[in-house]
Amino acid sequence: MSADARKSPDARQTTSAVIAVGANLGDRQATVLAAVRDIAELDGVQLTATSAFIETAALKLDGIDEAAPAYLNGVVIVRTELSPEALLDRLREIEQRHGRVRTERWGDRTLDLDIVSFGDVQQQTEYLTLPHPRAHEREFVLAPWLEIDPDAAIPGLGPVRQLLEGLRGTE
Ligand code: A4P
Ligand code: MG
Repeated sequence: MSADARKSPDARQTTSAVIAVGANLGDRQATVLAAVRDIAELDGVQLTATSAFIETAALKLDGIDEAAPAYLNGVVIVRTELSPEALLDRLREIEQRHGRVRTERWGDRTLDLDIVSFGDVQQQTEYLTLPHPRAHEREFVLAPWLEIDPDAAIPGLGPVRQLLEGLRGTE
């Protein structure tokens, strides 16, 4: 059992998970608010914190694309009794409900929900990599996360505060 689970006031074993929310098409504000509400309403999931949403330039496979629609990005923290895979399934259903169409990788999207971290799980399977393999290099994930959890850390990589300072120092 992780230290996190021992601290849980809930009798059932729950794990803290961090979810990144992004949208760069359509009514972004309405979509991200609805997505947060949908996450909060999932069975077996309790929303514990929601960051502010920030406007960020679209990152494409070949770098920042100022011509592409900008994103609204934010982070939510939940406690859940679901497995990581079940949580991802539920998140993908929410993406679908908000009209997510998968075309190109890192392409524009009405809604993207990624699991940034799930307790202290470290795994790499075809379906789910934890922690998210790119979250540590993305200011648009780390900054909102740090705002709602000053002690945040990425399993295997260290404190979010330090990772963020490293990113900002190299700009
Ligand atoms: N997958 C594996 N691990 C995870 C995880 N931890 N969380 C798999 C979520 N999904 C995970 O994802 C592709 C596959 O990753 C899924 O089948 C899932 O099983 P996807 O959502 O279908 O496609 P994607 O999001 O385009 O791909 P990818 O590689 O996850 O993209 P990223 O790295 O999430 O980047 N620019 C700004 N400013 N803000 C953004 O939020 N997001 C992206 C997407 C690119 N540029 C951005 C932003
Ligand atoms: Mg994604």
